[in-house]
Amino acid sequence: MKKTLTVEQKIEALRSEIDHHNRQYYVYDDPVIPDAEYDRLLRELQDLEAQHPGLITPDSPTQRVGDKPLDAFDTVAHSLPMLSLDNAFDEQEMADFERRIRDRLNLSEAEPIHYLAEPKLDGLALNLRYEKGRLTLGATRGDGTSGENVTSNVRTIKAIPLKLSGEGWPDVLEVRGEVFMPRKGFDRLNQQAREAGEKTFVNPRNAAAGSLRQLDPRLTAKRPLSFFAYGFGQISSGRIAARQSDCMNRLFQWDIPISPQLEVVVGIEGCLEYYNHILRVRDDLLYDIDGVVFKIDDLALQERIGSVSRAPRWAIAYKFPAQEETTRVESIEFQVGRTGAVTPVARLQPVFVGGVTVSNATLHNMDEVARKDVRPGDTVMVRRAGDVIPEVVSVVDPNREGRSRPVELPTHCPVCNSQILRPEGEAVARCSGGLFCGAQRKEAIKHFASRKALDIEGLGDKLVEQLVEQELVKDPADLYALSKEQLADLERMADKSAQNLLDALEKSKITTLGRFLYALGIMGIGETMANTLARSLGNLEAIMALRFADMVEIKSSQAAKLHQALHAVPRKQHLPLDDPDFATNFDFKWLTRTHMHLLMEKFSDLDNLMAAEAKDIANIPRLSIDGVGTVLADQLVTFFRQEHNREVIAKLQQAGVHWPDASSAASESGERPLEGKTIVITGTLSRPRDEIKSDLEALGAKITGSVSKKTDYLIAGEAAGSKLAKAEKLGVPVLDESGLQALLDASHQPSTEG
Ligand code: I6G
Repeated sequence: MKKTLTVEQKIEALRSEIDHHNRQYYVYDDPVIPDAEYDRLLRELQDLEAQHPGLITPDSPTQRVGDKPLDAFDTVAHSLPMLSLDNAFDEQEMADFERRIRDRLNLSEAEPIHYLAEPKLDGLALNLRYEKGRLTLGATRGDGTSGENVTSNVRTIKAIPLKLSGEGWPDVLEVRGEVFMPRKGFDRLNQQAREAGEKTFVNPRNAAAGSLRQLDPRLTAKRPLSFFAYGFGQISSGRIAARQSDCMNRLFQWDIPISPQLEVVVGIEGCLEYYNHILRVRDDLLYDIDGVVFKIDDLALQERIGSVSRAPRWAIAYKFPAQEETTRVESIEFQVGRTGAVTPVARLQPVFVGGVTVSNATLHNMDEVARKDVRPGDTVMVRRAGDVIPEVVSVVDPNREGRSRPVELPTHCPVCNSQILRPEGEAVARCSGGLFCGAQRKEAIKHFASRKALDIEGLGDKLVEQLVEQELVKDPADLYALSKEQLADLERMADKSAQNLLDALEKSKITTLGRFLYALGIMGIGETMANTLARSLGNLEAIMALRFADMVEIKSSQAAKLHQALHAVPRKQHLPLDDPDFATNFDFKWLTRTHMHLLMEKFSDLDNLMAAEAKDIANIPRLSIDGVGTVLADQLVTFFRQEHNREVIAKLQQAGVHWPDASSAASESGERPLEGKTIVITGTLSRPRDEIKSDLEALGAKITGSVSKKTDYLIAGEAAGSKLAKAEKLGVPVLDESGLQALLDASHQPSTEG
């Protein structure tokens, strides 16, 4: 017969179960139950405690939400000093360490020394005091003699037990260890800060220190802090075991977290092997470490050898090469990647970091440059972790005399001088000279030859790379000037394959306008949009002549407000019309960069704009092409206005590339094979969602935001959430990336009827 539990027993059982799950989750990152199940347990405990308030104890897991904010932390004296560690930076210094031990202890070379080895966490030291098994104090190291009383905050850290489990613990037990923030939690915290427009933390260590030293414990409670013990302060009963390793095991039995990497090693060889092993797995650990610590395992030997005032003689931290260093930014330059992404890069005074000398560090994109406000001349913190490319983490010392302007995105590509475009709302800026830009040459030609573009059979990636590297081809038009001899000279190219390629090139000269447009690799113009443009405008000349005024709208009401705002302040308070910041002086959300291009196109300068009436500022676009918004309009007009792009197009036409009457191509014939289909897109896909949306819309599909019985397909990328679950429940067909491609391909098949 099942015994019924008393309320007290039920509460106790729930507490111990929740404590166990807290440890699994916060210490070992290995939850064994789903979050919802954990929440259910916690709620059950909360309900029981609400019904029996007399049974609430301070060590209940429900009490970890954080007390009221403090005005300041009290200072507490440590019962035994909190020491630091001596460091070693190379094998010689490790050998010296062991030599000193042997000398002091009079040990011969034949007597092995056992060490307890563990990674050195990059966090901050904490002293925990348990009295009769209950947590009574949490204090920072401070100056080693006294620290800050951060008990209210420590109580919110779920990795730290509020009461000890098991038995045999001394009446007074002080445990020392490191509070840290696991990398995953750190990334999540910074992501949230970024989304809220708040300052981010430079590294997990700073985040842990900032979180532990919060005056409001309710904030600390929300921070993903964890803890591993590494040693001891006062112990009322004296030693709890004869070896450091056994002491640590006893802590583990009482539910105090210890490092899973603890290992006893023998002699200096064992230490070096352990060091190299941890160095290799460093980037796979869930938290940052900055070295490994070795301690003589035998406590009697530890006692014999003793401590100097600052550090024990029986322990040493063998440090890893630092992953962060400070240095000076000499300049900020812009690099163009093979797909045209323009990336700001800091040129640095060379600095040794993460085991290599670093003289360049990425700044990712202009949002990052603005957020960190890095400028030439600044002293910055550079980080290089593992194989990751070095990055500028933050400005340490902004030395700004005479350099008060923030870094700006260049208007033109440093490689090919084409215009740089940064689509509204996107972090990445791109060079618009895809056809022509040296940095993008290989990718542009591969794209031009690809199956959905001019479909040049036999012109594979390796061959394109050879042609570009040997400077036989600079732009796609050069392909058509290649001779059989030039091709036959290439690696792994027999006469026969050279002839086959020439035949394929000849064959590719007959194409469709849609394919040709797609082959140009214009940013944002996928296969379907290229076909839509071909169908809507009918010929290349019309597409090349597109103006902003044809596609971009300024409503009468918007024009009237802009007119009013322009005349509300004196003329000289406005920036020039072509200044990138012109629009930011007005509070109009609709006034995008593309609208500014339209105003430039219509009025060319501020004087003309100021002289215009509101009705002249308004613009009703001549064309309305499905899927062409302000971003695409900008990309199209910018591409075709650049002389070098027009030259490549002319060269291609001179080489004989042409397309018969557009209406003969099935995909350009105006058929809308997805007419009447309702499609929902969710999750992360390899192309921007807007691009997929416009591809599908051009084929007649209607794109909606939520899944219902009426939905014909759900396109689900990675991390698709509730929409996927709903589609599965309703039996709506779900297409992944390849399913989507199949749908697009099938919709482009030439119709065989009539
Ligand atoms: O700061 C420390 C980090 C790690 C330590 C330490 C440690 O052991 C793994 N051990 C001692 C004895 C001290 N500081 C003083």
